[in-house]
Amino acid sequence: MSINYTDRIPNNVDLGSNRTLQRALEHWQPEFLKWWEDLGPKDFQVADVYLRTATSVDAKGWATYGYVRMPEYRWGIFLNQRDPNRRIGFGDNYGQEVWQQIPGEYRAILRRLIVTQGDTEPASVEQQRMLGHTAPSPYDLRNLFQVNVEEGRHLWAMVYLLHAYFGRDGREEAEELLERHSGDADKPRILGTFNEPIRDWLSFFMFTYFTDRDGKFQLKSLAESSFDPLARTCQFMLTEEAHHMFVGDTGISRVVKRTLEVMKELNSDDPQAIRNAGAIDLPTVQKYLNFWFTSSLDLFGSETSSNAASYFANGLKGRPDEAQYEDHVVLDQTYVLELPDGSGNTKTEEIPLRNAMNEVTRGSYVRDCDRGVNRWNRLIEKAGYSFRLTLPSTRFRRNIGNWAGVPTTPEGVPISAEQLAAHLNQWLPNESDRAFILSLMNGVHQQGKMAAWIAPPDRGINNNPVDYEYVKLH
Ligand code: BYC
Repeated sequence: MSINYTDRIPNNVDLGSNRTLQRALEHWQPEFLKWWEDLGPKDFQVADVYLRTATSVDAKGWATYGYVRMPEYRWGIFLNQRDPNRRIGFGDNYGQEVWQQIPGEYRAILRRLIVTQGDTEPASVEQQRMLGHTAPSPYDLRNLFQVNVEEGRHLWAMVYLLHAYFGRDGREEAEELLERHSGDADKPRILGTFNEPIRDWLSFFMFTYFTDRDGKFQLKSLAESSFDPLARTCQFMLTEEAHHMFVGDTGISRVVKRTLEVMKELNSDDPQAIRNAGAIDLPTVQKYLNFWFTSSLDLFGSETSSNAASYFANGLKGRPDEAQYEDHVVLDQTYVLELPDGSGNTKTEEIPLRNAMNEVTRGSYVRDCDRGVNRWNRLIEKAGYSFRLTLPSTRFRRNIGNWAGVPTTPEGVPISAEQLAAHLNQWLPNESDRAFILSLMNGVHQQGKMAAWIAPPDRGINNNPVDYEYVKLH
């Protein structure tokens, strides 16, 4: 299915035949471009960046590469092809026809879900806007911008749904998506993680590994939705999302690889000696991992959620890869949670499985996160060191859900508030860790060069060499 590039807004939804919708989106477009200019990547707007752009949604055409100036990127509206036989895959309406329009009773909650999803996309661009200056290489600079333009497109995807299916309310929500800003004291972004500053590239890699992976799981849940246009939109977004997680995964691998080289050269695993040699010691990598993993765990919502139960019952939001389960209605099953008992111990509670859907999805997410950690650990093991990176417990440093504000060790053992305060310096990046990481962030923009704290990638983009001219600065 090809994309119509002759329209002002590239699309495969036949926008030209719906003049009202087209006009509404054309009205929003300059506001989006103004937002991109004000809060998108700072200072690289006239650079020619080697970017991929979707030209069709089938397997071959969705990634066409070429030099583009970011403000001229063809942000558009692309949905996966419609499957006329698609049926509702879970919940009370299991097996019925999927919806092409929204049933009136679900308008408000579906709008809320789409707005929450949409809000994260521009938020991440805002969080990352200063990183171009400190990119460790032109290859990384290009990857940052690729992620940024695609998050911009994911915003377009949600705004299309708001405009096309929610009338005036949807148009107002679309405007507000450009009015809330990451970290803004008065109008912050909706979800916690998207208000955290990203000032350095170690955080950027952790964010693209852990937080974009929440995106993967949330999009997979929405890709199951009975509201077919939402499902098809998210299915296509997932193809783009894979590269974002690749950036995080390989970014952290390269940091670890470089650190191991330095450890070998020095014949030492002393963190201070490694820092003096300009690399990032593994305990510091662990602290950044602790921070971003735990923040991303909160993005799945509470362990017990009546919201999640009704999303599932109504068919609005399923479980990622719903087809893997045998029972798609889930009326009688239960789930056992381990919760804090309020006096420093834990208790178990059995709840209906529908109310535990956030926890089910969080569990799948944690297992997926673990794969990368195992890969990084294999590098460390092969180099002959005993240090291992680990995912902290899902109880650690939570701000949402039953474990919110409950002090625990990274292993999840409840401790006193005093004990937590005494150890936080060891478990999370402290001021001097952050200052050290920032001290390494000197941008490397010359073709063929790479910062000393990170190893080069194994290969370049689209079969080009690593030292290809990925960004032409003017
Ligand atoms: N921060 O029943 P509960 C991505 C709120 S990332 C602040 O526990 P529910 C991307 C919740 O809204 C994927 N507030 O939660 C990645 C509710 O508020 P109200 C983004 C939070 O509703 C990188 C209250 O707590 N997509 O795409 O079951 C770069 C209690 O709610 C947080 C989505 O999130 C938090 N962390 O589930 C770019 C999908 N967590 O109603 C992009 C859409 C919960 O009491 N969203 N709350 O005011 C959803 O499915 C759900 O809203 C959530 C929460 C999973 C987020």
